[in-house]
Amino acid sequence: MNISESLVARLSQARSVCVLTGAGISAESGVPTFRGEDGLWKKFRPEELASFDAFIRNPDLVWEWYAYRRKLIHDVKPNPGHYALAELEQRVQDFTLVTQNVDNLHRRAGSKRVFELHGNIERSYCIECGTFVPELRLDELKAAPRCEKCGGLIRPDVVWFGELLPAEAFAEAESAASRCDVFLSVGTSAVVYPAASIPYLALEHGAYVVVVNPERTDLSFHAQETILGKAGEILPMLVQALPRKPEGGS
Ligand code: BV8
Ligand code: ZN
Repeated sequence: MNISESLVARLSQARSVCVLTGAGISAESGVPTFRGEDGLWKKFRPEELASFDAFIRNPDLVWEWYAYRRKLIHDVKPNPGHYALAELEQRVQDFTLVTQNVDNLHRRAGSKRVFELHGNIERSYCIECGTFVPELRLDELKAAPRCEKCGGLIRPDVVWFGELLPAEAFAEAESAASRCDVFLSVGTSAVVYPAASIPYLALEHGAYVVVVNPERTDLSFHAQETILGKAGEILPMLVQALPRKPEGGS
């Protein structure tokens, strides 16, 4: 698999780049995707676990699931795909990383300008008084944790189905997609909205849109390129292919 000259040329001249990632970029770290073979939605029903109603109906069950995912995410490491994006951020003047992932692996790989559209599984807060709970000891979790201040139920700081996305992160994503020269859609099936509308905004604004995924996605029909491969292999090659900027040169 090689990187097209047109992509290398556009990326090396790009003043502004925006990247959207999904579960696929964390697959090589050992984090299950949602719709893949061993995907989470194969084993669990989203409406039973990833909605506020489900949480109120059975907070212990929902917390059991999030505690399982937090432990899993805690024990894995970022992979070369995450590190390549952290490197690309250093090489592009205006770089924005937008993720649907709640696994915090982009930040652990050193990415700075990261906007989490669906929250972060490592944060939790009280649904009554809104207090954020710093470190939640989940390993001996018997029941859904309660707020020390008001006794209210604690929930993970993720966006559940039917819930609005964090306004600031979504606004940053929309404006970055609308001004970027190159847009990369990495490891996402792009079926969950409104996150999946972001690449189309970039298309409408004339960006060069590239899909990085072992499979073609809905977006592939509209994108300028689809690179069929794994993010952990393709992204390091992409960064490697970019001409090095002379030290200190902007
Ligand atoms: C909302 C956090 C306002 C929780 C998540 C318009 C049309 C239709 C439906 C809707 C619509 N607007 C709203 C809806 C409803 C709904 C929705 O989109 N439903 C879908 C299922 C049709 N959206 C919402 O509810 C959103 N809120 O709209 O609020 C509102 C309110 C009321 C009524 C109407 C509107 C909130 C959505 C956020 C839900 N929270 N996560 C948690 O994680 O527990 S979504 C969750 O699933 C992820 O965050 C992610 O977004 C999504 C999974 O998608 P991907 O990340 O793409 O993962 P997937 O497994 O699907 O694909 C992985 C890809 O990687 C594959 O293509 C695979 O080939 C590839 N891959 C595999 N290995 C690799 C790889 N790629 C590269 N390298 C590899 N190695
Ligand atoms: Zn509280």
